[in-house]
Amino acid sequence: MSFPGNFLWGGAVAANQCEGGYLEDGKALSVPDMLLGGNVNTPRTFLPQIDDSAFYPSHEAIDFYHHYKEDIALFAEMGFNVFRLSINWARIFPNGDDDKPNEAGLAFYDAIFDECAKYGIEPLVTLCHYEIPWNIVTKYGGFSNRKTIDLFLKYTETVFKRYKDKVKYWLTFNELNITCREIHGGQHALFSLGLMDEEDINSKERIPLSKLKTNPQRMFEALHNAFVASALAVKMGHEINPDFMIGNMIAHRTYYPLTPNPADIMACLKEDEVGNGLTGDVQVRGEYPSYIFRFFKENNIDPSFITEEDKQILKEGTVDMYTFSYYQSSCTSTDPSAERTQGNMGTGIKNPYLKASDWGWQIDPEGLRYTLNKLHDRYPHTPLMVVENGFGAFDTVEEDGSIHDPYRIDYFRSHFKAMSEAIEDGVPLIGYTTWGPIDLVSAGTGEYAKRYGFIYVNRHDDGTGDFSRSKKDSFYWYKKVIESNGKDLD
Ligand code: BGP
Repeated sequence: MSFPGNFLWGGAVAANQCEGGYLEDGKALSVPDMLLGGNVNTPRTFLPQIDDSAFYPSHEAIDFYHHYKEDIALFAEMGFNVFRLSINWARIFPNGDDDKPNEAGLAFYDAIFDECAKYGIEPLVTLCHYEIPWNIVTKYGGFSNRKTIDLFLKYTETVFKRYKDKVKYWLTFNELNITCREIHGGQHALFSLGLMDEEDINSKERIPLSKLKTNPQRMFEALHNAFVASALAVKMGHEINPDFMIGNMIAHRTYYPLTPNPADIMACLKEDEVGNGLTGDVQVRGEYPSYIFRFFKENNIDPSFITEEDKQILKEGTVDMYTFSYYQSSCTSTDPSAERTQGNMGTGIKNPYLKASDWGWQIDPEGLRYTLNKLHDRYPHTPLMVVENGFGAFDTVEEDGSIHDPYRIDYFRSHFKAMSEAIEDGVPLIGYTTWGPIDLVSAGTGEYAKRYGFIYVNRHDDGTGDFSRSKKDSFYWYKKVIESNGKDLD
């Protein structure tokens, strides 16, 4: 086993999925505050105004807002030396366009970073993890408006300057690339870019996320503006503190051709290029890849939004590290009748060699080694970090309060083996954070029941539970893994 001595081991959360305190201390609404819960068979719904009679999982989430000291102490007990979290933009600039930042919001993150420092834990901070202030959506049209680039940079400058001596590792946007996989669907356009169709904004009815509308032209323009915002943030960060390590964050879906039919192989290449490659290439190489212009043409997208000045910005704002989430792989096929996995948003074409989780996410540890190798090939000079990986499952609390989760341990064990193989292969993997080291609200389904944590949280989809924390078997197992720097996986 071959993890380097300074390897970063930890866990990752997002503000809207754990904090709660949704209107406390000056925070205003952000996109996820408007989302109701669903489950594997029922999509989450969106209502453009708050319905006081409905249950919104993110409003209290797991109440990290009031439990952060206890939670960070538990992370420290497991031996974390890194903790990935996001800053909720709407805590700092509640409406996105306020003149001055909200001091109470800034103080909250100061307190978190100070708590991390007490235990020698490095924060890894995502600037925008599906948390665009709602006012930016309704008043400016999210990132479809270039004014939003300025608003994002004002927020970014504020937090970079405030925390420059407390935070070294930053990520600009979470998983911008998912938007490219659903160019006619509006879910991720809303989550990541704050884009909403006028008709949807004015809806009086709940809209299932899968029915939100967008159009590819507007979506790619907004994505481009987010690329520019990200590049300008990287440049600014390096000016504020040259020691900052600033990364992108890609939702990596690994694709395999379903058959050796060359048509499937080509389809697989194309899906990977658009679904993973475009965002990574722009953010790591600093330019749009040539293959995307044919895709634009075939989808009637006019790329004239890419100006000469923007091209220069993208060149100057390339990231210091490529980070990504990895949960699963899927297949690509030109056969329209190819069987798909049953599940929520992570569905894809079924791989006959793989098992899937209860949410239809196909479990593929070998695919992580493959992905790490491919990414290193593609970006040979860029360090890599896995910043989300984990197993969403139903957990059972025994009568004595214990929680036995061997399925989660098995998932992690096999993925850690795959990472160590990749390191042996020569991949510069610098760190790893599990998704949801503590149970939290699922982004895809809005459930508590889809649990990822080493730490159980007593909170349920019917709104019951006292938010108390307890340790699952996997808690002790991960502690041992970190203590042995990945050697002891038994
Ligand atoms: C990623 C998101 C996370 C997280 C994770 C698991 O795409 O960055 O926010 O939620 O997926 O997904 P889910 O919560 O749907 O199980």
